[in-house]
Amino acid sequence: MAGPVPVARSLRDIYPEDTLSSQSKRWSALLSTFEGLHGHPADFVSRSPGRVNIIGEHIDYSLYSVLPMAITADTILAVSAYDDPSSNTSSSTFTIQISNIHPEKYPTREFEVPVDGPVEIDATQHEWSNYFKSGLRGALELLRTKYEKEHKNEQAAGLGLRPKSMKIVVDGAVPIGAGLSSSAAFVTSSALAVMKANGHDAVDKTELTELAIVSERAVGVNSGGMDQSASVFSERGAALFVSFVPRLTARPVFFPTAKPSLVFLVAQSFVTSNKYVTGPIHYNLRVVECTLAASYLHAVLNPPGTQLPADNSPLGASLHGFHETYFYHQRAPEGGEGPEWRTQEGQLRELIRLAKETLTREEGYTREEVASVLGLTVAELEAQFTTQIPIRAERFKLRQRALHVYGEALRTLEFLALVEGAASGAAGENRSPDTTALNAKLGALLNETHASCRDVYENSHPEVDEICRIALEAGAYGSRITGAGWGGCSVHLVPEEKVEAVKAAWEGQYFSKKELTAEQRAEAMVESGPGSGSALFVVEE
Ligand code: NG1
Ligand code: MG
Repeated sequence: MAGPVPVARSLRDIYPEDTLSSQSKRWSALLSTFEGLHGHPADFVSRSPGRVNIIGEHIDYSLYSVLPMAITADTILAVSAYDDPSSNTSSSTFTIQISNIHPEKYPTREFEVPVDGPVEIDATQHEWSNYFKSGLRGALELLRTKYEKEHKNEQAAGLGLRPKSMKIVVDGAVPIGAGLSSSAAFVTSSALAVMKANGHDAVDKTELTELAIVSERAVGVNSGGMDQSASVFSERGAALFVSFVPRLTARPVFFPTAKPSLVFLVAQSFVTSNKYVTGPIHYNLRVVECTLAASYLHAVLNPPGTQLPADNSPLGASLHGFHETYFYHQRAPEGGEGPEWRTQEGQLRELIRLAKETLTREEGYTREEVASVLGLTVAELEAQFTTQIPIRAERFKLRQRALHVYGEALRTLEFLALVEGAASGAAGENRSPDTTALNAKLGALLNETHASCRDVYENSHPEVDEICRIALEAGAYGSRITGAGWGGCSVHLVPEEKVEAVKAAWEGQYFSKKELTAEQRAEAMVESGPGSGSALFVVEE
């Protein structure tokens, strides 16, 4: 699935048939808004979708593989690129003007960017154009690296890259703060637009994803790479298995097509949790706890004098890094080298056992306790783990966080094996006529994930628990919180014939008790098949 971001020739290349007429109206409206504002047509459109995570929650920043899928809702940017007439070779800035089709909510911003300096982003301000800036920042770094390689002579003569100025109009259709990753859709489509504006027609998917992962962290959340990967790499009709080590890879995963058909339903709780505000006690704290758990296990279980490998996780060391080094240093347990020991699944089971045995404090660990095991002073511990990512906590629940991560990594592999086993079986001779048993197993794994998020990782919310309970009662196979959590969004695996019953149950028992705006009503329940990933679309004159 590696290779360049596709260039779409028609909206059919991007959207499913039944959405074409509404999408085509939406695209026309965007392009005419652009022309109305700027007096000339846009050159191109870049698009990236939101995503829903099927399984693999809160493990991407520990570098374990995840299984999300893109949804149809996306962010589209109409763009024109130009050389600023006022800017000659001596001018030290270029201009970005970015507008939104909802100017009352997202007012137009215009800013100058230094030609060879960094893109300043004030992460303390929750400002819509920050997401564009973060894509711009990553894309500029990549453009500069490419320019230095390809233009050695100019570079030697002191002529660096001169980025194009850009006019942009944005239409974001991914619900915001709803766990569907509007942020990754916006950051990746922005970075893609900047690459294209600067002459790169074939933008490498892996490069685009990697730059978006790093640059989205500049907005203030130390996230893993699931969202950006799902947004860029997805192909219509397939979920996506994303791995982060030894390098970023993604491959499509097809669900069995046998009857009864499966539907993924997404339901909003309308409990909003703003990661940018609650990071120090929620998301970012989990990132720190996971890194501390890895360091603690390493200090106790790996040979003295060895180090955790430096990796791409937010703090540069991860539970996956501990996993790798532990089995590298260990011999097989007494009694030989059974096949269990050699598989990922077997290793994860062993890690769960080790975490239970080593991280015994249910009530959590104080700074002093962790520091003494790591052989650090508290000041050194803070400098290493909590300066870069500010957090607020008296105790760190290392046991629970490690157990969730290793358990969830294992469930993700089990889920994948079930789906792929069934898909290949369905194509072959011994196709099973009915996938009910399989669906029940898949559902059970989702339910286990939810229980682990609720009780062990503590990132659920009572109202989301309630939505899951209602869905299961109405016939869903499996129901769980999805995305960062602490409110937000849930995903449900539902047999096709139960979809209406589940929706009606939510309506009667949950949504009718909330005061929702028309916009919220429209977003409350989404039924989306796996959608396609990032694309460019060149506007014909
Ligand atoms: P949401 O909050 O759904 O965008 C976040 C992270 C992901 C992943 C999930 C939890 C960001 C941008 N993304 O997703 O990387 O860690 O939480 O699995 O914060
Ligand atoms: Mg996000």
